[in-house]
Amino acid sequence: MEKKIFSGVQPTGNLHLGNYLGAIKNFVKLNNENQNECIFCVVDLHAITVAQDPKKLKDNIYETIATFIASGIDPEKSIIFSQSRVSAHSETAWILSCVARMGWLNRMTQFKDKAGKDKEKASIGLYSYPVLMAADILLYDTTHVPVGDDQKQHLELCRDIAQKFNNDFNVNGFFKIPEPLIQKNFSRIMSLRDGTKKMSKSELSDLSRINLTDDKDQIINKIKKSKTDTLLLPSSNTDLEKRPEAKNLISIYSNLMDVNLDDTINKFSGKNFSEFKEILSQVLVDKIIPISSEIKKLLKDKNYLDQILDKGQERSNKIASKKLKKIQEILGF
Ligand code: AQP
Repeated sequence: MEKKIFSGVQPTGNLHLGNYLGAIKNFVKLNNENQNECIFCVVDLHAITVAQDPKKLKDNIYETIATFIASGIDPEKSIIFSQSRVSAHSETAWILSCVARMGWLNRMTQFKDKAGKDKEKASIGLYSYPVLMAADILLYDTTHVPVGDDQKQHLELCRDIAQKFNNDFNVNGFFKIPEPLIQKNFSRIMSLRDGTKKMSKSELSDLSRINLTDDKDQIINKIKKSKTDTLLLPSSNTDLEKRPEAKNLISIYSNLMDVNLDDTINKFSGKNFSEFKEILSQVLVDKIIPISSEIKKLLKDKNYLDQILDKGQERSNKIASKKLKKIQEILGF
């Protein structure tokens, strides 16, 4: 079956190993499967749900596009574009926000995490972000959405919104009900400083994450300084449950090497962390440095990146504006 794939990444800087292993690596795999139609979006409208410096935002949009291409997404085969350039996203988000229910949004845990204690001061955009995400996905008749485990709840909301619209307006099947594509294992990469918190762009400590633009020395240093416990590496999966930092490093290794967790546990069982960290650093350097060098090279060629953005805008706008027109007809506009 042909899959229609849509996913997005926020241009909020510091793209990291979690974004790569949780999402972008999967994008590349899907891009390489012939029968798929893939659309990858730089979700800049999502980025402004928290304050952004306009100059940095522009640089981060280029960096995200460069990261997609450097990781292996082919811009000829897949559509790569920036969300703010296709106005159907904002228009559809408004329409869907009249379909989504407050009670549904009130359950979103990411808003609670991101808004923190002072919810009153959070932007309305941060609260309604999952509705915009639903618009992004539904405009393209998406069948599958590759995301990290942290986005699972937002995708369930998107399915609920699609279903309610189809029911409310008696247009069964108009919005396709998308399936999440979440990797079964190692779907959430955790901070290198705290194995209970996800690796994140906005975490203040740069030591908490491997950035996709880090150089060899930075990668080695971050792995050396990553938090671990004082025990030896575990001999079984059950031992890992109480050792979040060990679990995270072993998961990162397994994900990078495309091997299962048990094989990695067997391979390193009883070894000490310094030995394991050296091997992990080497694997990371081998995988990340080619991407990091390519990102830096692409960022020197803004003309090329502008061409990708222009072409992506044209291709995505064609699909999205057609769907929006049908939505408007259904609503009676
Ligand atoms: N730690 C992670 N492990 C696995 N997947 C992750 N993703 C993000 N962090 C991890 C996945 O990466 C894709 C793009 O994420 P995003 O940029 O749209 O937003 P995010 O999830 O909010 O990313 P961050 O790093 O956590 O940013 P901040 O700090 O700004 O909140 C998504 O598919 C996401 O699941």
